[in-house]
Amino acid sequence: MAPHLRAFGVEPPTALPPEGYVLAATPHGVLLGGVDGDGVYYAAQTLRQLVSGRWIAGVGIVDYPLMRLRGAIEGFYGSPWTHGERMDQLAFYGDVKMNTYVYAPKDDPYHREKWREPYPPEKLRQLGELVRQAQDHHVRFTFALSPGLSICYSNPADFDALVAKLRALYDLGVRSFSLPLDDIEYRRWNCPGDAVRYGPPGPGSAGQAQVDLLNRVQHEFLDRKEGGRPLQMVPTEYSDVGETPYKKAIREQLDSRVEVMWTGTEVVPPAITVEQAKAAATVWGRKVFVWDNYPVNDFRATTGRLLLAPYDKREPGLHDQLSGIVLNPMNQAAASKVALFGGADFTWNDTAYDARRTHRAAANYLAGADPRVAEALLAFFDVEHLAPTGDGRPWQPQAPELARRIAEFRTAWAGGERKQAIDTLRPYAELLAAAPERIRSGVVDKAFREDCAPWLDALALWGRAFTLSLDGLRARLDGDEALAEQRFRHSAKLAGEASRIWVIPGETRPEGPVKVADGVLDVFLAEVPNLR
Ligand code: LTM
Repeated sequence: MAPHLRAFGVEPPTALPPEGYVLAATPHGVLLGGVDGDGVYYAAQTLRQLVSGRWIAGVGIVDYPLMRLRGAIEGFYGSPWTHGERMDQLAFYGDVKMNTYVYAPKDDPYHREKWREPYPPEKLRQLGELVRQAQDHHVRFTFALSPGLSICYSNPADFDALVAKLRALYDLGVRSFSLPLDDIEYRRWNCPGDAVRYGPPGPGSAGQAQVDLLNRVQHEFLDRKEGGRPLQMVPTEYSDVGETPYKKAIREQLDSRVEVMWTGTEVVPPAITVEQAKAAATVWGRKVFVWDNYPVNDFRATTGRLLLAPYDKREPGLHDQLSGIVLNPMNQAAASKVALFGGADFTWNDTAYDARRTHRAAANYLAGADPRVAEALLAFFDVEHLAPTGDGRPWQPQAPELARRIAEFRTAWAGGERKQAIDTLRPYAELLAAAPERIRSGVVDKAFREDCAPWLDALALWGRAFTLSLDGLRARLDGDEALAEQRFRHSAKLAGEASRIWVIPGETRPEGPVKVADGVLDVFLAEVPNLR
């Protein structure tokens, strides 16, 4: 490969990490080279992105990922993704160079409650199809089984049932497995035999029992299977870095190859820093694998929310301290692509990550590069920007662009430049009113339009309410108070209708009225009739 590269004006690298590639193109030809099959695939993905709709005079690229594991974990509560959604996600991961999908839907009964029971034949057939789709897109399908609600660690029959379940997936082509032990009770045993083997229940003895299970699966199943990758696990203590008897047992005795997941210093962390990741690596005795609870919307503080802010507040340099990151997405699979797009970008090269740039790139991707649709999408992302922590603190603000424009309006209004204040803000109100229709007619991904339907319906109403309010103000400035009052009443009526639009029943957990620029647009519209 090397001599050819020079002919293309690219200095050949001495060594590239796994999945690395080179791409060189001149008017005389194109050369793609990869360290491995994944690298060649990624070279082709980059070429596709570069040439779509454009002419390129020449290009030379040497590229490789900084994080080993990059992707998504379907690990939320509530309605699991459909088969079609999963197929689409896997293709998308290939497009954006993610290499990992962890199948861990909390509400697939065969993943958790009925973990001992084999999948029914139709479900198994679908899983096989997903495994092939993942292979076709260079994604590792990682099958997760969560036995912690009922497992008896000391019972050989339970170990056999667990391995039989994993083996059925191995036979479908799965080579990557996870045993999540999150969200279980570890202060009591599920059977008397565990007290006999491990002593009184408690975090320390639970840690010991889990280590025994995990090591056996690694040694007696994965190590004996051709192509088996290191086991992954989610500890019961997954969201802190404090030293405990539970963590000590795992750090000291768990096979060092087993990937330990960690959500940050909170279940839904407002940030993840390099220092925190270092502390996690120390307490778990290995670099940890981040289960990032963004943009998941299965907890109370996310009621009525789509989380469309960019992936953000993860510190550059994390690649040195982590084995990888997977994002836990929303029940709305297609809408999750906005955040996943950023996660893919960050995990490939966290040192050059720019959240705003990635957000624009995600909009362009969904808009099929139509600038008017991308503009509408960015305005939509802005009014669905709030991301709360588990206890409801916003770690990404609501509608920052709209809030900035409203702040400018207030300054101009207070400064006496009233007509100008209205004229400057009105085009943005028009954009918000028009965005739903532009998105519906311009975004090719039907699933994205369906996921967002209630929020688009609500935005259309809020946008019209916004323009009517500004028109009312304008009428007031022109001395037509009767018309102003009429506009304000109409605006309030539409805002009322918008606030009653509900999420799609059964799709999201929890359910409630959809939120659009809440705390920003509603506050402003309530204030406008009093402006004089
Ligand atoms: O985060 C983990 C490890 N477990 C659960 C997830 O299944 C859930 O989706 C998120 C967000 O509610 N919180 C959890 O604790």
